[in-house]
Amino acid sequence: MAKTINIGLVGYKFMGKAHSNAYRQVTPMMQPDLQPIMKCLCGRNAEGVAAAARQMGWEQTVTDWHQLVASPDIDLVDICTPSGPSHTEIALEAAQHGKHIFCEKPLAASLSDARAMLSAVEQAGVRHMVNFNYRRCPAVALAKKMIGDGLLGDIYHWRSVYLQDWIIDPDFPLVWRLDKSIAGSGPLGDLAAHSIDLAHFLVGPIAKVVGMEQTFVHERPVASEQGGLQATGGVERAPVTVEDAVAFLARFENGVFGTFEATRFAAGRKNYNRFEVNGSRGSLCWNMETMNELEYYDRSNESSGVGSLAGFRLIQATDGSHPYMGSWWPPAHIIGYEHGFIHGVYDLLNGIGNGTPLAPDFRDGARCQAVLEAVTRSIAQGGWTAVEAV
Ligand code: SOE
Repeated sequence: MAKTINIGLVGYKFMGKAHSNAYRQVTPMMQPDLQPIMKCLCGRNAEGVAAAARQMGWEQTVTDWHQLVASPDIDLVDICTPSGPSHTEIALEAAQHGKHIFCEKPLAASLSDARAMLSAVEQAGVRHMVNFNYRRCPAVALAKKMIGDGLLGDIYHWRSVYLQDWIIDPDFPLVWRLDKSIAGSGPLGDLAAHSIDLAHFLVGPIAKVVGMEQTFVHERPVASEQGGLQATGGVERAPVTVEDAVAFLARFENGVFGTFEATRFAAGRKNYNRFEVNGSRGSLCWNMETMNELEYYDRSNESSGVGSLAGFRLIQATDGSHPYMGSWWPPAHIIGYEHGFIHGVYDLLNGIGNGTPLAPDFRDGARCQAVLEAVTRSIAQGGWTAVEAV
């Protein structure tokens, strides 16, 4: 019988639901070294959290996260609150109580908060991981292996866009993601943070950046109800305090030439998280909207007896030989968004269970934060800005 670990989860809306589903599915489908026990769900609204706990299968609920992180029944605190200051507050106190921590992205609202979180978990000697879920899509994990095996040769370019359109209507309400005091930033921390993490994972650390941002809609109706990416608003309006779009150029430490763009105003693009990597031997291309496919161009096909047979080939990253896919279905019986979370929880539980490294950990989360902060500084001051070392 696998050993167990008691989970306490803070937050029960979009991310809380995705993590709850991951804890439910991971044992039957993937058999991790530690079996998660869904011990306690925390949310401020007693009725809402009780209903979510019944629906998702949590044993208990509390409305005060201080109580959750202090509970002797809890081994791991999972933070699914809005990104920003709440991640830091909860993580610092959870570390003091000796809990392992799994935290949604981006790790914090500022680099200094991210550093404080990193030193708290290191001092407490607890295990820590940030949920950058797209690393765990099999096609992305396969891209990592291909780059590691040298199939792209020397890397020249990283090119990423993360495009959505869910706030393009100027009357869409002012949800927490548009409030700097809660979210920390707009698409920079919400979307580009994912691209930065993928770039660090696949290509290497970013050394310096130069950015620009724009806000298209400056005032919106205040949200009366919100959850996930949906909301209703009233007549009262208030200012938007984050950017609507951001872009930056990046020079990587290894000389790679990088570009990043993130926006919530790209009509028709719903979750268009796409990257392309170009190297001396070929290219790779991935897009979350078709997440099971990896496009691969191999330059060695450019010359053959019958002329060039080169062209982008579409790899269905759903074969049992591909990362994580041994636990799922036959080839091309595709998987979805929620599997990135299930795979993340699987790696987390194995890492804690057998003592192997967790990635991305809080240091990786802080490195991502250092890039976010350098972009913000570059926009405020103008010009290229070095990314601080973490
Ligand atoms: C909304 O923009 C959102 O749900 C982000 O918060 C997530 O991090 C991203 O994966 C999908 O879009």
